[in-house]
Amino acid sequence: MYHHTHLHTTSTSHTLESFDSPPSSVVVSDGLGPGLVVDLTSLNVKQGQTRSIVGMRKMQNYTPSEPPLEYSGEGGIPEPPYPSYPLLDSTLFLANAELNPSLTTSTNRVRMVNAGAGDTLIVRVDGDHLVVGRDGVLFPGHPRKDPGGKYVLEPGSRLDLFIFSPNATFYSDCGSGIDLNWLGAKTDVNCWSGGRFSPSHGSGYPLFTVSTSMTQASLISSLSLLKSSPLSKYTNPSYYHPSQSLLSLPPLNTSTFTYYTSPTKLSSPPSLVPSSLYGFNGVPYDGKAHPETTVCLGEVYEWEVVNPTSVGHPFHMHTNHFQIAGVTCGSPQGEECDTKQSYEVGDWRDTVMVPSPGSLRIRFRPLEFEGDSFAHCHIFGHEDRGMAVKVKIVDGC
Ligand SMILES: [Cu+2]
Repeated sequence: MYHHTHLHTTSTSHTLESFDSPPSSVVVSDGLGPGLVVDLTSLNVKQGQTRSIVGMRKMQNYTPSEPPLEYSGEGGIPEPPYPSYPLLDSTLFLANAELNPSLTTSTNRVRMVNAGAGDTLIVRVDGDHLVVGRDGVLFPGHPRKDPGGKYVLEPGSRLDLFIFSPNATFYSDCGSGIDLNWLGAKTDVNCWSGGRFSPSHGSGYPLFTVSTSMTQASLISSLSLLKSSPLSKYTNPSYYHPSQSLLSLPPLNTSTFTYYTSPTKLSSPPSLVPSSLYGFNGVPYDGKAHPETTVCLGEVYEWEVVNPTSVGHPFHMHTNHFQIAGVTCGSPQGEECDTKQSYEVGDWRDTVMVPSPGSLRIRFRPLEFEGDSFAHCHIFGHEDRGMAVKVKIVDGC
């Protein structure tokens, strides 16, 4: 069994279940205290079913067990008619399984989780705020704020922030002010519509509103506290091991993993919709041990994740967070690109978009956990069709 919360090829069905249950995510205890968790899940409105289920129907050699292949709208999914937001022929994100809910909290900390199966979300925060971390880990320096309040939330990724207004509204936004190119021209980004990006959707549609019961004085002191000191004075969660940057170390162990998409569409078994196979280094993951890579506890690794495809693929690694060492756009030897609305060199993450085309350099050092782990594209329709690699973590190399 991999160090994985569910069996390989069942990601899409597990995502579906999140519609029927309250958000299971928690803010892991750290020095910044508890907060409100908002679980964002995508819904294909036009067809009345989720994209994830559409993806499951395309899977090769998939034998359905309990999960339904068609979603009828029962359970937590709001019934149509849906509000007249733009993009209703594409993807609509629900917040805690509701459309545009008003959420209240006694704190001012908010964690957003993109729990969708494959769509990248661009969030715009309307309200005074500071972002303190991503993927459950605080930034290495100070809190940040994008001038337009826009942040890229890859599927599986998390965004931690504080609000300093009594009310803040969060939007799905694909408007101007963000460089969409690095996300991939054909990526399942929420502003993807009609065969190309559509930046004309302006302010987008509201995802949710947060109201805090904190007093104005408390909000002001919370703001000055966060602004006045680096986040390193706070304690990161226990799963975050590295206490120092790995970027100044010599890269002793280097590997390259190149995203792969089969050039020909496969249509076996014939009842399924023809689709490509996905993989790394030319090989779709076989569900067992191929492709596989071995890493040793305590060693520092540098991986280059290359994306020659025309789709942006979010790279996700289990067990150990990785540090961003570099990113290029246009080609593996391309130019620096502006990914700061998701990540910067030096950040610790576990899910980030690899530009299309482009490459991402990461460093990590496995500590503590010994056993089988996993790295994969976090678009589940790709992962479930083979875009994954088994990572064997061993002691005593
Ligand atoms: Cu992918």
